[in-house]
Amino acid sequence: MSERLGMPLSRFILEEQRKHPGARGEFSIIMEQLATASQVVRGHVRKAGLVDILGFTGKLNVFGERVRRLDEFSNHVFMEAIKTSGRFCAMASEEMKEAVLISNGGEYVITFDPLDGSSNIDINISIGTIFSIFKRTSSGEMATMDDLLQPGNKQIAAGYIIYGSSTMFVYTTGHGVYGFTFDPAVGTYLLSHEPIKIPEKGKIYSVNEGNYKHWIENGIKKYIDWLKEKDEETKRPYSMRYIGCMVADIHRTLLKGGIFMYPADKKNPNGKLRLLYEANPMGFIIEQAGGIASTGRERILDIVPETLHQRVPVIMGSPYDVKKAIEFIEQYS
Ligand code: AHM
Ligand code: MG
Repeated sequence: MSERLGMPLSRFILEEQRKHPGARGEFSIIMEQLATASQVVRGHVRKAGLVDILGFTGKLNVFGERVRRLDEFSNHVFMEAIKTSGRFCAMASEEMKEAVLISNGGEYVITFDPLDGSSNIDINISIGTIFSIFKRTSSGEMATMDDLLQPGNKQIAAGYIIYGSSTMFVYTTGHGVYGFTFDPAVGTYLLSHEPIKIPEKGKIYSVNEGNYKHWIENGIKKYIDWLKEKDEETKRPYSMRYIGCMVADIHRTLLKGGIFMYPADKKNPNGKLRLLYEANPMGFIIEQAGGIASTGRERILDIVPETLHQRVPVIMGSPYDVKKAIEFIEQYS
């Protein structure tokens, strides 16, 4: 067992910084702020059934969905933390129509989903936060939209927080994926998973199969049919698990292996998940853990975003499983 297990997140970040030349102290400030914000959100998520924070605000978010109060609260807490760090000159959130660009000398850019899987809030099932961090590329006084519209392969860090039976903070800076579990007795995140490696092949698939008839890619249908057939060598049929919260479904996929998908369907011709807030950060984490993140036709991290809230089809997970899905797509399209 590694002697680093149990190390507080703040010390871990400092140690990692020393190991990787070029890394700067600024980064620990950023991660500390995000970790602290997540602890505030965690406190509210824990009380979600008790306090009057549930229910709809009646407003619509940019996708025309009704926004729940805990989403707004989480967005506010993370925005405050991001601004307080003084390191970000551009920020975009799934819950905000417009990006925030400021001239504060900050060298970094962040996109985030403050509360992913929010339909799970009032039924006491896992929800999460996702973030993606880039270096600023423009040089004028004010940040620009191009700073935010960088492809995922330019991410310098990405992570998620899962508010589950315990709260975990999982992140990568491009040197592997590390997981920290919140210890309420100590009031901080402690290293519990290092480094996370996704199994080469899994035996679970995760997709909203209710959309089967509406999927646009015939190959996806054929692949799912194939997963249900009996075959000892490839350990089929696979089991199906779907929580409906990408953070939770990806978290399981990272640890247990298998495949997670949100393919294009007639209602969502580009898939449902957002490139900047969901597909890119999770894709970076999956790749850093040794997995593959694809749309079925191209690597997610190579897509150059055109708009802030753009959606993409998502297929990610164990290398064997994602390659197989892509084979089916190629064969049946
Ligand atoms: P949200 O960010 O508005 O909560 O929506 C994103 C969520 C993902 O967490 C999850 O993978 C997906 O939507 C589930 O969608 P569906 O209910 O269509 O299966
Ligand atoms: Mg969301």
